[in-house]
Amino acid sequence: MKTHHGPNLPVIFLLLALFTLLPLNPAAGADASTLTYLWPLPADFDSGEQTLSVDPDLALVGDGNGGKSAIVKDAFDRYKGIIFKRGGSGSRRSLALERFAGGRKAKRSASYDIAGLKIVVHSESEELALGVDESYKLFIGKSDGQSIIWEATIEANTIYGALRGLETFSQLCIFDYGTKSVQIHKAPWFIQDKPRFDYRGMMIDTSRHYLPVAVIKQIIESMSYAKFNVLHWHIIDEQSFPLEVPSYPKLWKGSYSNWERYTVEDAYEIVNYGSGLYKEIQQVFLLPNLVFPYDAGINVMAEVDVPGHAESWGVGYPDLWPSSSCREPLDVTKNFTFDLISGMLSDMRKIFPFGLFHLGGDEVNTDCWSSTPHIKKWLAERNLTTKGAYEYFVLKAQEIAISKGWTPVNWEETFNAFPSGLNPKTIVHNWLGGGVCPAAVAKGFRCIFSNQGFWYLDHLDVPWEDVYTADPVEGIFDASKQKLVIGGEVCMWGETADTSDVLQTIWPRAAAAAERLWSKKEDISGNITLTALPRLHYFRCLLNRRGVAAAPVNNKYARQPPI
Ligand code: CP6
Repeated sequence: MKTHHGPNLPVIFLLLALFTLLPLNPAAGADASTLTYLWPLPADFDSGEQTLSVDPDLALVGDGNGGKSAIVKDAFDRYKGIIFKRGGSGSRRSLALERFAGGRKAKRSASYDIAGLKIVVHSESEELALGVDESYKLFIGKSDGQSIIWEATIEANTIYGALRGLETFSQLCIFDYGTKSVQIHKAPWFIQDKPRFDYRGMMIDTSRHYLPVAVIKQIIESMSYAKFNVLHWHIIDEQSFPLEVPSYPKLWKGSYSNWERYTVEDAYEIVNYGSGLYKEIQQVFLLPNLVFPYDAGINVMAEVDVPGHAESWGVGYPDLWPSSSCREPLDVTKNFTFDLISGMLSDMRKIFPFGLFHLGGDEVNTDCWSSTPHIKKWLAERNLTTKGAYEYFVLKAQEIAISKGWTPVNWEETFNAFPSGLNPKTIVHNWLGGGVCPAAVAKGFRCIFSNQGFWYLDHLDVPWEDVYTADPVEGIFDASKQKLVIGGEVCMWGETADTSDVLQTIWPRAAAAAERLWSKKEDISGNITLTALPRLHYFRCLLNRRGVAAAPVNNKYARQPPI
């Protein structure tokens, strides 16, 4: 790193000390040569034995859309901040220190193995739809055998592949205290990576406890570190209605307080933090002050859970309740109910550009329908059972969502109650322990896996091993049917977690699901105590280093469960 003008005794002593200490450092034991500290594990990779230094003034060398895209440039700058946060020799801070220590005019004496990162992106399209190509190749090596110059290149078809590649690159960059510089170990690297599943989701619930926008943004940021790509926002439920709906301005009277609300602008900010569509949205709504160009390649899927879980709607519009004493599910008999849902979804369509929209449909207790006189009468006139009315409601809500250009997602009870009634476009969302996906894909529906025994993060007694070994295609043996399982989602229900502990309840166990959703099944089976646990410990520390309050892995539980 430095130009030496003679024997440098301190450096020699330091090296001797390091060699003596090496066997004591667990990360430098036998594992270090065999384990790759990447999370999630890439689909294919090969590495060598050399250590390279990385220039703190690392340059972005763009090619194709990698040279044009503002999203790629922003992401590169962001990752540079992450990689060099500790400062290296040559960073502004260490130059100042050198000046201070040496009393001489410091000059850049360092020369680094990796001076630039080339990012090649083939496609001009920046659309972030479900199934967008997220594959990438990461090469850190010498382009030809003769060359003495190292190069680092990310090559991807889309900018979203490039973002995933940048995350992997950042995980290879390790701060070295001896040289105070960033190094890449085990070069050369040849990585070819792509996700196993298109849909890799995390759900948050802002109805049971309000989560400030800043916390949701931190969740989005942390999701990108584990290559999640969908934030499922369970915005509203029976306890509170925190969202502003311009067409029905009394709805958010059902919020907990004036502060515990999301304005339309707040919702944009969240969506744009995930997927950077801020430019289009600004044009639609002419909101010049809204610039939050983050873009983590994460789509936000909103949920409006009907007809159950909707009691809070009636605080502003009591006509939605069957009666003032029996308040759930929403009144199925009134045109007003469906006019309101339609107006609400029209407003939301402008905020949530993602192609999927979640309509809930879970845990519908129809007692209020059968006990309220005007609803009882309505059912009798139509010769409908309460189950028939439930189907009628769900299908009407699906039609509204489809008419606005969305693909509907519904919790599995809708499929369990009327498997042949659902619109064929429906994506069935599993949560019950029985596991609905085998039955749903047998009927030709697409499915999302969230089995509560494994992927409900509010279940604090589920250890990381159970999260890790649950597989979305369990029980499905036909390859063409397995393809209908678009992925899975961890659910962070909000009854027992709020701003004070939501991130440490999510992490590190969500990371176990993230690897299940990204990496090849055969690569993450076997003795997971040897192949996954050390890397999970490492990834949890990486989250901490990046400011994310991930809990320790070896606690078994994120927090102690209630007794
Ligand atoms: N809220 C809503 C919930 C749950 C569901 N839907 C839930 C049910 C059981 C458990 C955890 C969460 N709190 N709207 C089920 C999809 Cl154990």
